[in-house]
Amino acid sequence: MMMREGQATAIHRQDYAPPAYWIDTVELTFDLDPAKTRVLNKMRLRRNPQVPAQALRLDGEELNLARVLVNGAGTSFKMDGGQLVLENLPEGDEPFELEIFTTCAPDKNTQLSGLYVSEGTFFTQCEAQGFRRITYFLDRPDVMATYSVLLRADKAAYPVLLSNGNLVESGELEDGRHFARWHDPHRKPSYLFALVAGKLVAREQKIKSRSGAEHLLQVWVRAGDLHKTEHAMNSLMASIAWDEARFGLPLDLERFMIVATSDFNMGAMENKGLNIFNTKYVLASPATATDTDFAHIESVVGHEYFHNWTGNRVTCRDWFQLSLKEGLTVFRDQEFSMDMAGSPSARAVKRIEDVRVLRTVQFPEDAGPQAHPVRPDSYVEINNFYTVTIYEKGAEVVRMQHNLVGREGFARGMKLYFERHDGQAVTCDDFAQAMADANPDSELARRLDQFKRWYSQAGTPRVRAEGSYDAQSQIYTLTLSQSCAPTPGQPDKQPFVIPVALGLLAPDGRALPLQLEGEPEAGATERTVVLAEARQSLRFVNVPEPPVPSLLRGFSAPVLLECDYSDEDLLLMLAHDGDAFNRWEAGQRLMLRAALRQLGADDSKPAGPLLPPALVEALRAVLNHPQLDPAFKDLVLTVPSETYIAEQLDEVDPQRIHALREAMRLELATALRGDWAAAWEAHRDTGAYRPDPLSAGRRALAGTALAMLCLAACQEGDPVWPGKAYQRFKDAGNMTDRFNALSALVVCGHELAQPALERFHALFRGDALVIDKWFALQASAPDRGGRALPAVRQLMQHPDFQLRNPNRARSVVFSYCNANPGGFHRADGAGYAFWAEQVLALDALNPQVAARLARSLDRWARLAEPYRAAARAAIERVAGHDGLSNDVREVVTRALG
Ligand code: 0A1
Ligand code: ZN
Repeated sequence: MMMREGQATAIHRQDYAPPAYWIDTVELTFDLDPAKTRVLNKMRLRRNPQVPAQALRLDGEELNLARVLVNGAGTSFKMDGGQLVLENLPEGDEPFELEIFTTCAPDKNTQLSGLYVSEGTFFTQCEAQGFRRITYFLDRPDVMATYSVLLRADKAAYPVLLSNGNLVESGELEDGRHFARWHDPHRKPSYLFALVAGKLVAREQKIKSRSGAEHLLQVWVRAGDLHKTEHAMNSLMASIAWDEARFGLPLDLERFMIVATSDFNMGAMENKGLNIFNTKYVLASPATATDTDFAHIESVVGHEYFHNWTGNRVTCRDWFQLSLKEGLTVFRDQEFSMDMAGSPSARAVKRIEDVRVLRTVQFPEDAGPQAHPVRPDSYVEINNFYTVTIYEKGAEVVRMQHNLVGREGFARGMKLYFERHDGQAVTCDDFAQAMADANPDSELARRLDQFKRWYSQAGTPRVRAEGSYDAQSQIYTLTLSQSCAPTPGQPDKQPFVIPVALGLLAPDGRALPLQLEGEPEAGATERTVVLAEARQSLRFVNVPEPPVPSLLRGFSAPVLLECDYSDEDLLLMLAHDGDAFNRWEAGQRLMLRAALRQLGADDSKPAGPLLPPALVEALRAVLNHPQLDPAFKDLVLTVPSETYIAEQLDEVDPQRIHALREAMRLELATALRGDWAAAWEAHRDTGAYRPDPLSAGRRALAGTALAMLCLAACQEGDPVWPGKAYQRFKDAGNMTDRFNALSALVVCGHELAQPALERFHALFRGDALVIDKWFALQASAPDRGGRALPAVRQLMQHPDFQLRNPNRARSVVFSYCNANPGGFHRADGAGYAFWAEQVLALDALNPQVAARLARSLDRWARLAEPYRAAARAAIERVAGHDGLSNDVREVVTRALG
């Protein structure tokens, strides 16, 4: 059993106090051994003159302390709640030297925080508070020091020794050991420290930046994986070029390294000069990775690289400011992916995909028991606050600032931010202030205090729009109002500053020039208005016909928009809106409306078709459209997810929603059968594999077409399309096409699915990332009368399954609990009982991963009976368990409210 510290209490943002000591330099010496690694930590410290004299309290966790020396001599110390407390330190402002000698056991570290071993290689993960599991330290982001690191290890077992910064020396030692000495010239907080030691090989690339400086780029992987690193390296080079071109931010290191590990709690980590990545976001070849994998690699490599400025050069004062680096860096990686995608249509596709994530994951978070502001006020376990609110909503908050000051203004704001804060640990307020100060005439500067409510108030605002047209005066009045539901601890909300990008469409779909009352002449056909009051009216003049308002274009603010559109209005937007986002949105609204209509009906069996004929025809027109981008078509023809439908309801019957969505998909499959067949034929061949958005979009549409055709065929017992899918599965020249074909067979439940799955496993046995896909596909496969859960239990008996590897746990357990609503929400509660069992099993190994799984039942209180009672019982079972980690305890306590 793992050791648990006592029950942790909440930490509050308002309690922030600067550290009592500064650490200027750190010299670390590691004698690496999986069972017992020795760590000598020699620091130069000094008292912070701004803080009253007090004891030095160093954080530590699961360390064995051997010795403490102050200026070379032994000293007294005491332990207090895991902290090492030194009271008899030299008086005065002079720096002093502190030496701490500890040992730790990396091979017992299943939490993957601190120093751990994965497949025989040492890795570290220090964000947020892993450094204290390596040595005693002031483990907080506002303490920034210069690090020198000496690594010593057996040379045969650990031929490669890496740490942050530059390699200054390396050589042989006695007994087959060797050493490497690294020095990082940049001051950094402890959470950015990293070391790697093991058998690895690197793809290398030398580049020259604009200033003429030379840099060495390396991507380190296990020997057999080198051929899968080309895309990651290309993505890294593109990221470096992009940050320099778009923001004038150069690479500030001689050497930049990425290392891949198959045991990692998250996606990747931005350690200074030594990024450590989950293999999932590094390794790709056409034969083993899908288009989605390629796109994720580009964006995660970009994300970690962009942190070098937004996170590392300027870091967070405390963890409440996490979104300062994460929201901004997600915004930057989203912009990078859009700029890389190129065409306006490919940009829109990326925007729609990002908004889909926001709405299906972040909106529920913001409406549930774990809702918290982008800058939280308190937490128990910081690792639980790496949330979609901090990341994705945080990025939307940055995007709104971008929209309010414009592209150039935003670049000016970034410049000022770095001029003011380079080398500092700062707050979200500092960022917004720099943006506003660099753009004094902007709406952001005018309303800065009010704008900052986006950082302090949780919850998704609801915007209501009502229009009225007066034919006589040719005036169109648009009234916008806003409200925001209470969230935990925040019963009342003040109005937000909401940028609303809008246009008006004439009944024939033309975009009307916009002229507000009082303006001398008509302007452009799109503009952004700012809703800052609870209710505001806009009067558009010279409007010749009753218009359809196209609101919140490009999803200009993270809000729920309500507008009483008629079906005809939405069909008009779907056919003609000049804003691709709203064109897609119109289709989604129509499908959602059809779903809600049926869910509101007493009878669960629909009398007629679920999708109105006019909608089917409109979707057909999109599918057959000669100009539209295939990726965009694919998004339009995707029925809103079950989670998104559920979010619209006060009481959720997940089985009913599941059955309804499946029925809608089947209708779409059958009604458009000929069109799907044509789409398949037109898009099935994409030539030699390239992961660019255009060819990826063609493959995506072909994949959906094949899935739809199999769905319709299986329903009717027609063997032709499943046969074609099997053929495609066998012959495919890349993983995207192969996996789409396999998935089509599994989803429609055809008997060819089983031989295909077996063949797939045999083909890719030993390739962990591909086997993860194999597991995930089966764990999320349709329930078919209660078969999903037994299938999942059986998968967990498979020799390739192991709970302690986070990717594998995610591929089976998380896929079932989070991506298989029809299989998970069982009336007998067995899905929830399984969830409780797995949360507890995982918690004994890895609390961070367990706490993420614990979030699957966040929205239990909205479930209809019998689901609600069963879910509550399962959460209570977890909550009542002895020895729960703080991570899981915090999640289930909040869930039970
Ligand atoms: N900062 C990383 C994500 C990350 C966060 C926490 C971790 O361990 C608790 C690991 C990685 C990023 O944003 O990419
Ligand atoms: Zn990040």
